[in-house]
Amino acid sequence: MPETASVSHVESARDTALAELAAAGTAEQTEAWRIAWLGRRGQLTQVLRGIRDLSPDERRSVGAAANQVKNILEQSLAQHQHAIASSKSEAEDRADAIDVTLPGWPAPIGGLHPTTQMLREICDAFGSMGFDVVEGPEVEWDRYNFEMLNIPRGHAARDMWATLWVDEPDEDGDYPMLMRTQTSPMQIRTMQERKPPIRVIVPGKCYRYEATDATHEWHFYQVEGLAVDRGITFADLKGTLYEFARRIFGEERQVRFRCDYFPFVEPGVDMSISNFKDPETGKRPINRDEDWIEILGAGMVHPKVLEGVGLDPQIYTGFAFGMGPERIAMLKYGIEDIRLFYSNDLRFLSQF
Ligand code: FA5
Repeated sequence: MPETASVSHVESARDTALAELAAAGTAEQTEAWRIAWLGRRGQLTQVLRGIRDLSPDERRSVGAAANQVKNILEQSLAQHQHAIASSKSEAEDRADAIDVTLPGWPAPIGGLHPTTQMLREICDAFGSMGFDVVEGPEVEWDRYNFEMLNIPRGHAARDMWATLWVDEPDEDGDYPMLMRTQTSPMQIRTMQERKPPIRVIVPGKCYRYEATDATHEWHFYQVEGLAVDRGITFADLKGTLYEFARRIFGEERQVRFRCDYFPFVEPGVDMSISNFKDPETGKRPINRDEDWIEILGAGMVHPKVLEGVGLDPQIYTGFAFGMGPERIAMLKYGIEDIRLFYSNDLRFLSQF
């Protein structure tokens, strides 16, 4: 197109420009077209610049035509750019489209926590011996956690259970509510609700305000057991716990009872499971320099406890025990540190 032009030149330039734009199939070609026609040195720009050299009449008619063509080209450019951009994203969409015929990624499936598995195993073992499973509150009254278990206020034995108290004092300024330190309060609740013969086990969480180490957590589980009837003896307690140990650990593992003191039983014992070195490998089930690991406390229900719930100790006797399922899982699976259970490390948890 010459630098100065007539209206017909401007119009034929418009037709050429539009034809070239229609042929520009990519964003790059469209940009080259923009520079060639509408850029600072573009053909239409040159015409607009040349208008000033025309006679006033020509200036008016050619100027109007050139401005109209400029508008047309700019609008056509915008439409063309939009069309190219959307056809590009359609192509990209096709490339990104999901191929539903490809095999999918397997979704990771969660498993039961090792404590849950152990609790179920323990409940199954006692269930087959005729025990019912019951549950009770984790926030408990002092009355159930201590007083009715023959541990009155000021009793030295309260020190055995470092307690987390709930900050709700009563009108005397005493703190009657606590996080249960043991599942034993469920002995009282059960004997208040049921009449003998009673055979229950109680799985549940306990809390203690104490430092943690490889065998102690500040929050852990216990499984309480209680049997009350006429004529229950210490031999029944031992027989039940031996049978339990045999089912969980097999015939080979040894069991040790020792005298222990709990104010709500008389006599009281604790029970440990052997952690001896294997004669061939020299390894222990739990890699700790201890031959025995304590898993539970137990004993014959104290006559005062029976009286407190309205049962005549001359007629009824009973045994009770409270065991730590994490310790049992540690012995069974060779877990060296109880803190692994609740540190949420999937490398540990996914092994079970
Ligand atoms: C008691 O809590 C008694 N209530 C048990 C009992 C019940 C005795 C019925 C007599 C009759 P003890 O504090 O020893 O006792 O705990 C019992 C078991 O709970 C322990 O043998 C252990 O296996 C587990 N245990 C206790 N403290 C912790 C802790 N901090 N972390 C993990 N497990 C624990």
